[in-house]
Amino acid sequence: AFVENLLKHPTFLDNTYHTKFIDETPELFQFSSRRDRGTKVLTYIADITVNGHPETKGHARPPAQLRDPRPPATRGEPMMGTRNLLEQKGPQAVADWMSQQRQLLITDTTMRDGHQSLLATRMRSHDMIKVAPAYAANLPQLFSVECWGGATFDVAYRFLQECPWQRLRDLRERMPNLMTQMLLRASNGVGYTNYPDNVVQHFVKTAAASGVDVFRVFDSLNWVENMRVAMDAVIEADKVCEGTICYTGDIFDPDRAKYDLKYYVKMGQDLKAAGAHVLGLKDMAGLLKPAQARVLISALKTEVGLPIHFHTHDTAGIACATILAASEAGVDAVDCAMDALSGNTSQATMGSVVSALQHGDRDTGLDMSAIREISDYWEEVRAHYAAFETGMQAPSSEVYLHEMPGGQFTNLKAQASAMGLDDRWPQVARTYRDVNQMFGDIVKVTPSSKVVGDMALMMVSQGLTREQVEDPDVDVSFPDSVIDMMRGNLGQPPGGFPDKIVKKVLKGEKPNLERPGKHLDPVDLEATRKDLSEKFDGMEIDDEDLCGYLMYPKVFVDYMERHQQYGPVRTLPTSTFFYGMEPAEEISAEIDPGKTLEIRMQALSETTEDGEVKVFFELNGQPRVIRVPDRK
Ligand code: BTN
Ligand code: 3PY
Ligand code: ZN
Repeated sequence: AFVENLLKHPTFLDNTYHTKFIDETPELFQFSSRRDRGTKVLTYIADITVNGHPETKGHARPPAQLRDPRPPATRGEPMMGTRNLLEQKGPQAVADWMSQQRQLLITDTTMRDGHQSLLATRMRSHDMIKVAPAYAANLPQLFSVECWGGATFDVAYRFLQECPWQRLRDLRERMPNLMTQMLLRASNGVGYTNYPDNVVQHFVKTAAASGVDVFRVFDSLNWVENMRVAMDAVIEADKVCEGTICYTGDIFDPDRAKYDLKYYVKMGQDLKAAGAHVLGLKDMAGLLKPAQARVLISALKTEVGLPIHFHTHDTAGIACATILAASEAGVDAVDCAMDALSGNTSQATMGSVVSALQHGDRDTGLDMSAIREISDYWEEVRAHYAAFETGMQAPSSEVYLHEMPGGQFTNLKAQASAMGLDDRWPQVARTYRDVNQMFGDIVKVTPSSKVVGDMALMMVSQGLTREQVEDPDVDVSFPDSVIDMMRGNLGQPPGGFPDKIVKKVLKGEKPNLERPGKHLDPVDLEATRKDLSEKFDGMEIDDEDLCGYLMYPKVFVDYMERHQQYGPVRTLPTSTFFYGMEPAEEISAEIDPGKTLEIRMQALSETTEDGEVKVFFELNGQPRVIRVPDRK
């Protein structure tokens, strides 16, 4: 091991060693089989510098003056906020306070739905954590900060090489006065399929312990029966349970009578009876129009009696109008995104909503200059994610045709392009609508929206019409996700799936009409923890890691393996993470509180005969050479 260390040492490699070198170089005697974290991080930077990041290939790196966006200064110590109320008096007190006070409460969604809808969920923790103290100090009147759940969980492991739980803990610590909020897909957890009840329970318990205060719980088919396990777990953890209605259709349209006012009022009452502290109204596609919002919110307020938290998307460009109508009808809280990450498939523009309400009886109390400063920061951050921009240039009333959720719209468009269907998007949109009707007019939100999208893409690419798909004499090979849903594995929509399509998809196999969790055996959590630990040489597996594995076994294991190779790359600046470094560039990365790596890249060698590139660094003033294979 000593000789190996010596042969690899940059000073030795450079031929600059002298006789005292061995005595003066203690790291030659460190024979750990694991490389140190500094070397791991340098290896990552060297690899990205030489080979590029697979996800940003072909995109220019952001200009140097934008490289490390600086957050706004904090204005004194954070004032008391909703989190203090939750900690001191509990979730029911939060709900009571929501109903009693007059200002329109605002949730900031920038760190979850905002980038999920605009930047393919790719925003890194590094860019969020830096600005969290400014939220706490400068916007203490916020109702909550939605910063966790939905698609952010698996994207963190899968594409960003970071632990979603660490993000949660870091944000929680920096916003001690504000409630954090997550999006939970009820029995689907933060995944795409129903999990056993004890997995859902363990996940909620762990999320609450790691820092989630408000759980927005929804079911992708609006089946309250399938929401109880998750809701009960939130209530048990003494956190705010926002039992949520997903809005679809149009309450004024007689052709969509399935989802009429009565339907939503009944669902609201059922959620109240199930123990919700707050009623969530989740308009994931941005379909609720201003006049309908007035009627729906008024009815829910009087007939249900819970405080109402309204979420919508600006896909059709009308979200601000709908929010103002909802505000007049007495909605208690609404979701907005900071200006720079708002609009189009994201949420309504916070500065515009706050400004529109100023000096009126529902004035939000939020400081416009604080919003502007934080939004300016997000604008600089967004420039780093140009590779993930969707290209959506304008609002689109087409959403009323297909009803795709904000997070899916641009994603499906990109998927269609990748399949060579660029010029047939209008057909994809119409087919998506047809599939919805064929499935019996269902709520479309993760994961049911993915099933409808899979089916629509399959039909367009194979040139199949709805009539052909439904025809018992035409042989159709259905996507796995469609078979799974028709089997009942996501639960049941109101009125069930139409017999005709179930028969065709399942070829006579009987679907399960009961709650899927009723038939899923509990997972032996401790045995799973032990297996996982053994897989990683006896490493301690805490509840967070266990939950990551339970939700996404393969994604989690791949993440862990990369982590062993590349170390804490989540601490790198975003331009370095996605584009590597340039000669003479210097960065720092705080890998632990108070432990900072100062990294300077000096130069790159030509590619050697064995196909490697040597990358010359200084790490905390010490020269280091990393060799990486040239895979270009
Ligand atoms: C992914 O997109 O699969 C996650 C990103 C990490 C992949 C690492 S980055 C360095 C190395 N170069 C590649 O092309 N892949 C790995
Ligand atoms: C999610 O489940 O990720 C959503 O954003 C649904 O709207
Ligand atoms: Zn949303």
